[in-house]
Amino acid sequence: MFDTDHNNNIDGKEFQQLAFQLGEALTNEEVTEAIKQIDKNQDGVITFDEFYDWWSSAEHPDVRDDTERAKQLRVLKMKLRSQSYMRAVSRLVEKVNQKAAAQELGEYNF
Ligand SMILES: [Ca+2]
Ligand SMILES: [Ca+2]
Repeated sequence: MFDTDHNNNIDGKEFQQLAFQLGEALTNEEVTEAIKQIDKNQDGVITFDEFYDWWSSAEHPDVRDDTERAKQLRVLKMKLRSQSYMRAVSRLVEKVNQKAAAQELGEYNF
């Protein structure tokens, strides 16, 4: 449900679809902004690791970013942490773990 074309990363279009499924209609501009925040190495796509890092990271209590975009992302994350998405996210975690294990063995071709 995250990576609809199965190329092992989430691009803007896929992120927009995901947000839409969660009831948040994002404009292209908003998607670009959101991806910038999640995409750690700034290559324009979100890998599973980047997504998981974002998903699992706690909001810093001292940082009160109250811009609309920051709020929007917080809402998205909250929804992705809700019960109904746990299964999808655990499948994602499985993939991340498999990848890490494969990398240790030197067998992973990304
Ligand atoms: Ca993809
Ligand atoms: Ca990236």
